[in-house]
Amino acid sequence: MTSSLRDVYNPLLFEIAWEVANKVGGIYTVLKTKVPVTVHEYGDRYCLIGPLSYKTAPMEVESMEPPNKEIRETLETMSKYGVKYLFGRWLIEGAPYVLLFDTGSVANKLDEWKGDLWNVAGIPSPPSDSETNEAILFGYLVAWFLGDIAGKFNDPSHETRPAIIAHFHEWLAGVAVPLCKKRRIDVTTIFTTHATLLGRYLAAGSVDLYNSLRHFDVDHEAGKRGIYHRYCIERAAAHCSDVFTTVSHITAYESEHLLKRKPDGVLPNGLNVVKFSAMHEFQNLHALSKEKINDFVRGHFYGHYDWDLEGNTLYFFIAGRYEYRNKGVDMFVEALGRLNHRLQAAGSPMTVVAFIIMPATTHSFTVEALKGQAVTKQLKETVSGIQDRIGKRIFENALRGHEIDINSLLSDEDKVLLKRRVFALKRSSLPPIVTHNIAGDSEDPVLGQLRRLQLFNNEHDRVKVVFHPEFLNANNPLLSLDYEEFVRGCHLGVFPSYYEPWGYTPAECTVMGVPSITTNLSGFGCFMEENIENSEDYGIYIVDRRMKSVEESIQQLSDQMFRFCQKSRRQRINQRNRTERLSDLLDWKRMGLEYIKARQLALRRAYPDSFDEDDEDLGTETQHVKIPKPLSAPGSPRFRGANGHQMPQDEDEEDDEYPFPVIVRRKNSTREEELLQEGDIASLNK
Ligand code: G6P
Ligand code: 1S3
Repeated sequence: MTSSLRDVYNPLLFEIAWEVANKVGGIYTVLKTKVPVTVHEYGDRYCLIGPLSYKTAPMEVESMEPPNKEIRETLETMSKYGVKYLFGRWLIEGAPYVLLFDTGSVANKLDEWKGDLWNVAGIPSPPSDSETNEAILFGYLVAWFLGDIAGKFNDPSHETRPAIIAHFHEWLAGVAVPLCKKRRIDVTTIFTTHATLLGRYLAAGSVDLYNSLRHFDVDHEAGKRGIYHRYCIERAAAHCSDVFTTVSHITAYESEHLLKRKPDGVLPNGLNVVKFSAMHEFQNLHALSKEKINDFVRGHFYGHYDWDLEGNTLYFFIAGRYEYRNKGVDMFVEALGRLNHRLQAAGSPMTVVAFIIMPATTHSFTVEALKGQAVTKQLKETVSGIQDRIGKRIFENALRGHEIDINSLLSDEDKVLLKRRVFALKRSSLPPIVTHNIAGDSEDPVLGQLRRLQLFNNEHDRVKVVFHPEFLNANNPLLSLDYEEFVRGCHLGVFPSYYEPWGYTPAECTVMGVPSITTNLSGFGCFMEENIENSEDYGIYIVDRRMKSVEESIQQLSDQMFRFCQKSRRQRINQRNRTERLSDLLDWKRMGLEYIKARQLALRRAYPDSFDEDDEDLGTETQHVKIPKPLSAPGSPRFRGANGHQMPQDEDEEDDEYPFPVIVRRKNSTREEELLQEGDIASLNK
């Protein structure tokens, strides 16, 4: 790195990740939702770099000539060596520049680069791990690109000499970090890990991860699991970056012990919060989406549909990647079994339909699940035809001044038709607990647990279960809703994760005004605990999985769900209002400030002399104020009821006022921060 001065006030920013314009998991959501605030700050000085997938790129990116001369020239040079790429605008809000590299176009370089990686960084790479091979090709392309670009801007003849920030996410994009360091490329680097490889593996096993963190022999553990080479990439990226960060304090603690570097900061994940102009629009959307779920439920439970869907049914759900233990499905199902017994014992009028939306390998929908929707649809069409015919008959008779004979309104043909339809609704089996034929059904952990707990959708069960082992899609013939619509229609998201560096699922629920259950082992849960005095009042229930035994945690979860079932409709509506008001807390306009701090730190570490003397360091000193309890929240549900039936007391008038005028009061503010503090967040932090 040269010591000459850089323009640190107008730096270029490259953000590099495997999930740029390439939807795999949570990092795609991080990048995509963060783009508007980053573009607001950096404009055309911002470009994301990712891998080129010919299948999805045309839907994600509009190609164009790179407007920047240096980028254009660098890419022209690379293409002379056979590198294929796509440069364009990512078709999302903010429309940032993206550069996607085709790793396949340089596959012939793999062996040479693997050898080099071993020589310069001591990182081994076995031949058969195709994901690592891709990561190496991608890393070398990125390092090549950054090296060339940095050389051009660093040329003394260049009129401006902007500092360059390269921000890498996750180990798959991490290979370029040690390369930047070894090659002394004139950029400042940030590496953000969204989980640790070893942590995820260890958590999925049977170890007590958090109590054993400091005692693991990390190399040995990584080797035992066949991920030593991947672990080396992750660890090298963490150690070679100028600034190392992660997404939550819990993952920072994990990184410190498993990657052996304490992160410089925590960059929590935000969301791009879209506010409706009508304040309670999200409540109307809940009612509309719920009606669609009702339709599915009528079909799925045909023949056994004997409960009150309108007033006394609650929809709970868990969703995400199918990581049985890490995502806490095991705990959810166990607690559902207990909830079932408690609702029965209490003689509760409530029925809970619990959805498990997690993709597994499946062959097809089950015939029984398809049949349910088909027979219900037929019945609906038949009834609507009969309605028309009855309407016509009444109209004709009334027009002629005839008496209306109620008994003759239904024709004999219609009676027969109706009987046939009702006959088709008879079934000898129970409504299925799973909608698809799962490959290896007998080994599936969720099905095994449901069977063990005998959650079979019996008539007497107050908890019904629907395992939908495929992500949702509006074109799905069974549950025809997009994920967002589905979440809006539900009453409670349940995410009792054991390993969850952040956890977007409860965060997404929150901004849609849907209460959720999370844990104090998830980044999101800890964040909420830190920021809200009594989060349950705001519809954020936190299961203690850190200090309690597994048994106690399951009991706590089932208590929380039981308490939720005791709420009246009015209480649920009030709680949804409060939940939705937490959205600003999760908005990138606020969360993005931590990214700004990380970039400032990276610039100061790499180019300390380039800052004006009177320019203060970014203030990290903050006065932390928790969001207080809402005014109308009772301490705990109270009961009444003459017939011995327990009912929670209605809460007071709905509290419409925004409950937290100040979240974090900042003492210092820099130019970069000021730039971002336009709009809502400005008033929040004044
Ligand atoms: C929203 C709608 C109300 C509806 C309520 C149902 O608040 O605006 O019209 O009554 O949802 O709430 P529930 O919790 O029973 O689904
Ligand atoms: C990771 O994805 P995951 O579901 O494998 O990154 C996400 C984005 O930072 C995070 O929300 C999640 O907890 C991590 O686990």
